[in-house]
Amino acid sequence: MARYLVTGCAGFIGSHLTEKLLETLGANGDVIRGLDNFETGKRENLAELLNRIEFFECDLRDAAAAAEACRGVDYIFHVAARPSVPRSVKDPRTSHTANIDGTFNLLEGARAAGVRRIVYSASSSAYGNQPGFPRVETMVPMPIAPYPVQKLAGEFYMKSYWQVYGMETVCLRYFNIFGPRQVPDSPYSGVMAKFALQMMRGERPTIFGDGEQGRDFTYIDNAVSANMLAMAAPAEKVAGRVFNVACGERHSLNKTFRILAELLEFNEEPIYGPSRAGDIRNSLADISSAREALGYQVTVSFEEGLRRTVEWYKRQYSEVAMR
Ligand code: UD2
Repeated sequence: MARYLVTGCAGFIGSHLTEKLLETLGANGDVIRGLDNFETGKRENLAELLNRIEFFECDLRDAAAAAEACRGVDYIFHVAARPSVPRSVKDPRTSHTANIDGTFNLLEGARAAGVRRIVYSASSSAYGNQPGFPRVETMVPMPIAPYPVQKLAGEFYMKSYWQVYGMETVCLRYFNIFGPRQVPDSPYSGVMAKFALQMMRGERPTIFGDGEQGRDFTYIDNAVSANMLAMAAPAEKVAGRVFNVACGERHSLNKTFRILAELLEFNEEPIYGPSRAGDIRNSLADISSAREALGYQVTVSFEEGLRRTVEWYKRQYSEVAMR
């Protein structure tokens, strides 16, 4: 029997991952533990999970609580973070303590508990405005805003704990993950969720800049599968390494807007506003390292992911749409 800890289990990505773990590992008698401080995670994301996991309501900024949550744990998926580039621009200190201190406290707790492997949710924003495309893991990171700096610091800490203490750590650089449960109604929401809800409400979304910026939008199931593969892969292939997790395609915001509008039968044009501070222009991943070392494959395409996401928001927010 092994015990797995998912940090940030009430969040968008963490809750999907916890669900998958229960489906695939729970049956072997393995125990799934989750922690969240509900700063950005939602209690409703745990509704179906709470009675099937060991749950710790805990903030990783609290070193003692982090250590307590690690006790008895063999494997950790470190998903907890205070996400969003613009949120970190507005309030860098709160993001800093959550993302850097929180990650450090978790690593120290994990070291004391003898945790074997940590799979860390890193961010593609670490590449910043590097001139080359597609992004390859060997490129020198050039983070711009505080959030990517913080997520990158976490990566370096992960690598350090592998090199210095022999803890198997694997970093997954996510490229704009989207899908059901992504918070749609915060000023810091990911663009896909935000636009879907705005269109359902009949509001015209605002595109920051000319809309020709591109992202390697990646459906949530791909990120979950990368996590499972990274946890299962032999240490000699993955420990101390960083992998891009994406689809390997670039989609402009204008095009994404049009597909969403078609799926939601929204007939108005977007509003164009000024570019957002700290934003990068383009993002596109080379996913060959993940393919080779993890056996990673894109299981749900961009288009299919959009369809599934729109269906979910329609079901979830149908009352809103009726208003
Ligand atoms: C970054 C990271 C991503 C993840 C995420 C966490 C990159 C490439 N990716 O995503 O890996 O860590 O942060 O939050 O840096 N936009 C609009 N109108 C809106 C909202 C957004 O035009 O109402 C634009 C925004 O200016 C950007 C694009 O949509 O050009 C995507 O924005 P986002 O906030 O969804 O994600 P992004 O790329 O900052």
